[in-house]
Amino acid sequence: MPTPPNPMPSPKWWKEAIVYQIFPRSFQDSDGDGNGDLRGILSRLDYILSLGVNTLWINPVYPSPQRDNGYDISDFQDVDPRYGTMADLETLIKKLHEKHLRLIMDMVINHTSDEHVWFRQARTSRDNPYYPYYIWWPAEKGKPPYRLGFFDPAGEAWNYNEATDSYYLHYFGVGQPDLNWDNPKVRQELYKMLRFWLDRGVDGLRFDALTFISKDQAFPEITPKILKEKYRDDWGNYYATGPHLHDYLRELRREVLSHYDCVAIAEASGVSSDTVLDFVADDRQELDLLYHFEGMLLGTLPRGFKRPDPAGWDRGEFKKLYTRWSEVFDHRGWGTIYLGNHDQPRMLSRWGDDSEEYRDCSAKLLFTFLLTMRATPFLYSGDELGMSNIRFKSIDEYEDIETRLMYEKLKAEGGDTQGFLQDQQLMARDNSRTPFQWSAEPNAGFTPGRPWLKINPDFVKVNRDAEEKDAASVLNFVRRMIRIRKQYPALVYGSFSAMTHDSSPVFAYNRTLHNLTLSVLLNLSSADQPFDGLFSPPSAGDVLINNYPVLQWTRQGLQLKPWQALVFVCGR
Ligand code: TEU
Repeated sequence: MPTPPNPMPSPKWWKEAIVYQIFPRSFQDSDGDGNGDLRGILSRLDYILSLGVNTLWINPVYPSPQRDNGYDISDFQDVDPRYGTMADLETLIKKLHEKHLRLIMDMVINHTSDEHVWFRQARTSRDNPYYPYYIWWPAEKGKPPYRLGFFDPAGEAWNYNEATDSYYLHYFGVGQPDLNWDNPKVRQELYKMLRFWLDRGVDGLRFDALTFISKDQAFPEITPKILKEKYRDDWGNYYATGPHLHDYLRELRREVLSHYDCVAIAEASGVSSDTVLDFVADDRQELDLLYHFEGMLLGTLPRGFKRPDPAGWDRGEFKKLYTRWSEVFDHRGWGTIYLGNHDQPRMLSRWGDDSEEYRDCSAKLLFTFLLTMRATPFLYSGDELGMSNIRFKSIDEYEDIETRLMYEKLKAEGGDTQGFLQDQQLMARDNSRTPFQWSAEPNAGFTPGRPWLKINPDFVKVNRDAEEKDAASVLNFVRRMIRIRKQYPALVYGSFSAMTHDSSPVFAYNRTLHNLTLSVLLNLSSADQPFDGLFSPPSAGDVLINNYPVLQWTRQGLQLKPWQALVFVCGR
């Protein structure tokens, strides 16, 4: 007998997880310093619970000079005073567990801050025992072969250090030197640190830039031609091909992860649907989940320098891509799905339509998509209110190292800074980092002080309080979708099959488990769309979700309204 397309996979809590990501600096301030903090999160636990999510991921809260919002860690085993204390974090873990919520912490182990004691030691002399904790190019060998530093003013990943007369490698900012994973001592120190957190009851680890940890330290020349031909012109694709990456991941599993009931998730730039199973298939003994960038690339331009067309992403490609990323896990492994996070603009502004007319229905459609796909959904805080891009006008309004440095570089080169600022209104990371909009009160109820980043002025309308009172709000829709995902195991474990493979903006698919099928129809556009596939009223089943009050059948089938999202349930 042929194997069914998606046999029931082995159940795991993290396949059933609905992850809610909080960017702590922007969620809730408890002490008036204008920065969100752990006590702020604690004070909002009831709200988080009311969403129905069961897992929380928080971005880094460790001590850090905050040049890259905490992704530059100066002490792995403490809490930055601006976020609170270790005791606050322990209280958070305890309270979450009392309410059956799990906690995923962010782990940045590709690099440290240049203020980490290891680097402060390392940079003093070549003889220092910490020198080999980082990656160096001795100046007597001449200039090091070019590598891209993502957040470097000159776009260079090497920075000269006088005391050692050598260059250190930093794939990100100059204040984020890359750790030397080829040094077994470094790996053991990091494993010890991870155990420290897991022993404190943390349920999952989200590993930052994990695919970049292994470097070919022979540092071959990577010419623009090689980059283009072998790595699709994306340094991330090259950085993710380090020679020992899989050895280190297996060691990480053996030494740390396998001893805990935790989920290991990689942020996985450079991984495609062709290579993902090498990381997450059970028999590989590496990771549980990863999140890829292929979906994001569809709506991006290479690091911001070309004019994007917000409405221009290719619907046909979108459907193909997410179908492919679902099918790759038909028999092995498991996927994740997201449309936004702290590194991306607001999902509503990028993938939906944040105009007055369509913001509500398109936000609801995007959540219907996220919560009906065969993958663990990662929801980003604020999206459940339909928060949108702030669209800063001047460079001075930005806080993000990425935007500020790209701007400086462009200015120095005499480039089109106005065009760049316009692009950033769509693409900048700060768009999704503005404070959470709790109410119409001053500063949106986020802080009694001065917020660290401007609050989106639309908070007077788009805020939690207002949406609580409105049964038809995005917020209440999201709660309903989450309940439905939990109520129908078919939405988690059921098979996925796309109903159409055309390039129309209608994405239609079935999720089936045993005798029950849920059919999902999504009109990914701001125009009416006919859908004539396979459907007539009696066979379609009962309408479970409709983000419009109407459902329009014609002789040919369904006439979908702009951004209409429908879920039918058929069978039992
Ligand atoms: O992001 C790494 C990252 O975003 C990738 O986008 C990578 O730069 C790109 O895909 C290469 O092609 C993580 C964090 O999420 C981010 O907030 C940090 O700024 C960054 O690492 C540095 O730690």
